[in-house]
Amino acid sequence: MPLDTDVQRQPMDAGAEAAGAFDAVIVGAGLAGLYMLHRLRQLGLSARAYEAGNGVGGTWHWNRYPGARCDVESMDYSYSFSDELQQEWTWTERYASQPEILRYINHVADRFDLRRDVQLSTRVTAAAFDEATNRWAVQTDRGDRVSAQFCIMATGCLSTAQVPPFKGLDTFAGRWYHTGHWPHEGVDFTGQRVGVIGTGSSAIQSIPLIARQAASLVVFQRTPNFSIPARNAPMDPEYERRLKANYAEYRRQARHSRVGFVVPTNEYSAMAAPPDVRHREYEDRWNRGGLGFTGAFSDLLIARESNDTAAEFFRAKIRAAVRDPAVAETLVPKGYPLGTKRMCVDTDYYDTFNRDNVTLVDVNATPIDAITPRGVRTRDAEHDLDSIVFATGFDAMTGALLGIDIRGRAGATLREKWAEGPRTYLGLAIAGFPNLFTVTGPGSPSVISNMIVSIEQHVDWIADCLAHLRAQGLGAIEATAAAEEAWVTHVNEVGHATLYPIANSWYMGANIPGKPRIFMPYVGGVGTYRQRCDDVAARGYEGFTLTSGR
Ligand code: N01
Repeated sequence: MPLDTDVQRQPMDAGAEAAGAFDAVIVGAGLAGLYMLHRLRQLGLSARAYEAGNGVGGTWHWNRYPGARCDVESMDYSYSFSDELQQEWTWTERYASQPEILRYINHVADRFDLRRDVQLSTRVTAAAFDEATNRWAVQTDRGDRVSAQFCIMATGCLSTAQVPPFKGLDTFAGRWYHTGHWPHEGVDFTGQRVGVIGTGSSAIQSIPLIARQAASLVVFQRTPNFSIPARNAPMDPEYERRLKANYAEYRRQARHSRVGFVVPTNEYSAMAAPPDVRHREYEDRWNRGGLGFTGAFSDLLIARESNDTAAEFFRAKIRAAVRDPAVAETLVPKGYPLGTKRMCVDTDYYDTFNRDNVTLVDVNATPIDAITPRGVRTRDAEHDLDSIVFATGFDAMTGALLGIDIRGRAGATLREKWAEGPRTYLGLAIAGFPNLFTVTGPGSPSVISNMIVSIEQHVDWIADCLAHLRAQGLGAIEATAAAEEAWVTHVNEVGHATLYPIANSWYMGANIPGKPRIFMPYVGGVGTYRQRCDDVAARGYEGFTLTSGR
């Protein structure tokens, strides 16, 4: 796998390095880590952010595959914490491309002078809590040994790329790539025979572009996805002007919405609508494009009968778009409800399968036996390839956290604690791990929401919490086991009241062999969740134990 080898460490602030002691260590310098750093600075706390990549940006630093772009609209998928920033920045398209988002994040890093506290090309490997001092001892792969009162994990939900353990990968004579680890210089597939394994969001974005460049493309599909057209377009200046004139109110609505951006939602069941009305609603949303489709009716993710009407609508669209009926049928998702695996947003995805140079292989019918020196061997054919693209996803939500040796009270490890699945209080804190926070951790809306809205909410909550501790002269905060247990139960109950757990999704850990099957995000709604977190703080950090001393 191509790695980020261009090491560009930045010098540490001399005073801090000498002391090796910070108020807070932040792990990760993506959207979450950078904003956390900004908030800590405002509080007058010293902080060091460690970032494994050789640049800031997290997800947007790593995922540089062809066609990578955000499927939440750019006016929504941007920081709201600074009105000057949101007024001065201009997005060029309805959905921002990866290069544009990365430029934006770099702009933010410069504009708020964040780089001097970010140490790049440095991976945090271990963090251990010292009960005598209420501090974390943090180690990195470059030999740093520092201590911090607070350890804030801004490690991202989809940052641990997974390449399935196919037999023979090391024998492959061509080149291979993972979408989440794409070479910075890009890849030219011109004239090549390319294979793409996987058909999730990353694959669905990259396949149309790879197909246009490559001599031939073979797509290896395990589970077909529901994908809706993006209808991307240049930013409409009038829309931008109107929205910016009213940005504060627009952001307020997003923060209190169900998913972190405003989706016009009909508050009644799909079954309550006559079939022609229902169809028109679906057609309108399909034509508008994007993730707002699931707001068509209130119960699409709750009632199977309602969901089936939307799923059938999608299936008809796929059959109409793909000329070869057998190929169309293979692309039609069956057996799980629409939206219970992350819905995809595409440009020309289904049409790509009408090209002469594109072949679809159903790996359920003909499983991949091995990667060979020549390419991919399935049960009934060998596909000769020059390059293989693994669009096989991530060890989501827990992978990055469990990749670090985190030890809390009495040396207990997070890996042991989460052996049966992640357990948190509010997705923010973990019993037995004082002064450790997880930004958009499991048990919070995170991946079910507009990530940047959830990131800002968590960062603000953590910053306010630290300000409170400082103001009260308190040294440690820790979730109680009882509060954690109650939250885990609640997250489960809410999740299991929906259709989500039916699908074999990465929300459930189902994409990683051996990973516990737990529905990890909180689907109670972004606005409801925010209120809950605010109430916890307002009640003096209910469910936490606060102790004195520094
Ligand atoms: O990963 P995925 P992704 N043999 O896990 C298949 C966000 N995102 O990188 O479904 C064969 O969704 C796997 O099959 P199955 C977004 O939240 C956002 O595409 O497990 N196939 C699946 O088809 C998204 O959901 C954006 O049966 C194997 C694919 O690989 C999340 O990131 C863009 C396999 C993996 O799909 C992850 O998306 C991109 C095996 N052994 C990503 N193992 C935007 O904002 C796995 N697969 C647009």
